[in-house]
Amino acid sequence: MNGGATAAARAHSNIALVKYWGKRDATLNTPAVGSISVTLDALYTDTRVTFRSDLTDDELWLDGCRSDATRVRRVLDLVRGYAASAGHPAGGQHAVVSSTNNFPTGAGLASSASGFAALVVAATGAAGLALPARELSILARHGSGSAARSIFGGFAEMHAGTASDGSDSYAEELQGRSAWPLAVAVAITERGEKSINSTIGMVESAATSPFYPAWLDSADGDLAEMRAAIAARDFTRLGELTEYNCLKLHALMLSTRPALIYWNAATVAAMHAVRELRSGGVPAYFTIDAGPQVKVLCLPGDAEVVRQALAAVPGVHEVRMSTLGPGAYRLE
Ligand code: 2P0
Repeated sequence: MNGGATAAARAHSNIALVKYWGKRDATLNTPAVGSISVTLDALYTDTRVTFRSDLTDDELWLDGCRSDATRVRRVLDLVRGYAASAGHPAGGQHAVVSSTNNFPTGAGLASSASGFAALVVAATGAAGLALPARELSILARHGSGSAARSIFGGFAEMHAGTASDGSDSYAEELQGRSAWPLAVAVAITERGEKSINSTIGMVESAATSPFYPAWLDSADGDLAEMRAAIAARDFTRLGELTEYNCLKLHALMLSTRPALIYWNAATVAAMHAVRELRSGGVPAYFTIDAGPQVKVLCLPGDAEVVRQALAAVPGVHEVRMSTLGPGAYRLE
């Protein structure tokens, strides 16, 4: 039989306001610090997983191209473990995973976050499992740390945890997306894949940057302040802390040997454009991940003026506007 158990899911990308960088345990993929993110409506991954009895290995198709399935296999192995315990045939079968992004892959737009969250929801669905969101988040973490957050919509917090088996290292929703509507502009300054992936970059930062201990020591303070800003819906506090935490991360990256320089000229120009918007009375705040794209948080009423300001920056190819998005869900 070829047509096996199948399911499809959609998960949205997220951007961290307080960022994850560094691992506590590389095998379990537990983070060294907690993080807080917003899920983005406009950027998502659709994934179909089909378990089949005739396959001799897992297959990954990413935007129509056959791709390396190593990280996907790690998550599928865990799902197969659950399925075998539940007596589902998927427990002993390989899978075809077919995934499409509606945005450039691997360019610092968190495709691994939406990708692994969609994979987990589709794979557990295909295997007939109905796991609690916390378990889905832990499974997604094994694929990519930031993916644990994309299981949830709105504002999500990932806990670093302390347990040696990773059981308390998961994300949960802090506040739903309708509780505090915000807008996010994503300025795309480069469409190609970034040069150093995050997994390798964060290991190098931990091993070589003299700033890494300070990064670890200051994380809990930033997380507490961000939780308070979100609870109080204090946009100025949220925005200032987001920029501060982002620039602290990039100071860590720049002080890594060899240096992790993710910015290009347009990235820097966009940062200045955001500061000029603020000087002109528009509350807008940037954040940047392990890539050259600039994400700008603003209030919904300022979205158009922010879009225009970013579109006018030399080197910005495209500005994608987003509101906050939902958690990962089954498409069928
Ligand atoms: C974040 N980033 O919190 C931070 C900010 C990039 C900069 O999480 O090794 O792809 O797969 O767990 O999740 C990117 O790291 O790393 C990331 P792995 P991941 O969004």
